[in-house]
Amino acid sequence: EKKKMGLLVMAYGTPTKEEEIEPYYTHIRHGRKPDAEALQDLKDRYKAIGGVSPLAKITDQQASALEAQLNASQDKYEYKAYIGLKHIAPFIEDAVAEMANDGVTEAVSIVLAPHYSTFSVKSYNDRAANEAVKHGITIEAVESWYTEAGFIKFWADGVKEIFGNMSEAERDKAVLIVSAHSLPEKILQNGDPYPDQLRETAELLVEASGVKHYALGWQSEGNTPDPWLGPDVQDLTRELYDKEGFHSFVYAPVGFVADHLEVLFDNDYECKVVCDEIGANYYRPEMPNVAPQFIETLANVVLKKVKSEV
Ligand code: FEC
Repeated sequence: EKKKMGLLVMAYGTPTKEEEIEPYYTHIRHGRKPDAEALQDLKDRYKAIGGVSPLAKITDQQASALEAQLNASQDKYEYKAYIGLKHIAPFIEDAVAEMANDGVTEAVSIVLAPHYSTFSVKSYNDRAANEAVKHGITIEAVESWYTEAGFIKFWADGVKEIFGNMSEAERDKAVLIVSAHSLPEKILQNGDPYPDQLRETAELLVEASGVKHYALGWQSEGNTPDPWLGPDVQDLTRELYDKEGFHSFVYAPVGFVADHLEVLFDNDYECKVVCDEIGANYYRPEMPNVAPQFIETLANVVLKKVKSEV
């Protein structure tokens, strides 16, 4: 009889129908309802990507694939996946309570985002830990996995394919923009590692893909008065075009792992609009989603975490 191991898979979450957009947005805004204009703007963005985001389905698929991969890779534990979302049900707390219901006492958690920040991964992990204490569950939490070889290779393969299909002339005037979700600049006051982790990802990716020109950017910044980490990928695109004459832009939104609003709209629509305006070519490699290489990478990260703590 194998020992049961809870596998808490945490992700951002997305509305699955239009009526859920307002409560979701309100949750993101820490309980403050968005005004009518902001709400309509968000509804319009979901409409532009087909009504709802594919994220909910992809998160489910990633969690099941990860569970299956873990159970196929070892015999000591029977892993059981529980999805816990940040901004919509099933919330992180619901997932932990469900583990308790199922008699799980030991678990490992992973956030489906590669870089650590106090605003992102830490807040997921703190919520899981607070709920776990109530149920006497021990959770070993993966904090980041942005340097994993399989993760870098996944992106490098996609980037190499795009650059490889360009003529030499196009390649000379092509630049890779490596990005993650922006966060308020105030995270820097406490030495948050997030910007350094994105820089390291970019360096590893550039080394693995052999591209000549690259730049770091931030995207999808929130609609708040705070200053956010920049440069924003759209401004960066214009600047690289104006100052350095790049003519092809390859976007690698490595801070995300799935097709969702922040990629399908913020990259594939908004960045594309800028590229169209300046007459440049727009490219974006596929997101990891459930690519077997990506799922194996996540499984290795989990296995390392569980072993090191045993
Ligand atoms: O539905 C979908 O397909 C997209 C889901 C989605 C992902 C995502 C990832 C991250 N966010 C992060 C931080 C912030 C901060 C604010 C913020 C705002 C939004 C809004 C929507 C939204 N986020 Fe998000 N984010 C996704 C969706 N995010 C919708 C609200 C409208 C807007 O501002 O565009 C600002 C909160 C505030 O107003 O105070 C901060 C970070 C990530 C990447 C890490 C992770 O996945 O957890 C960081 C996916």
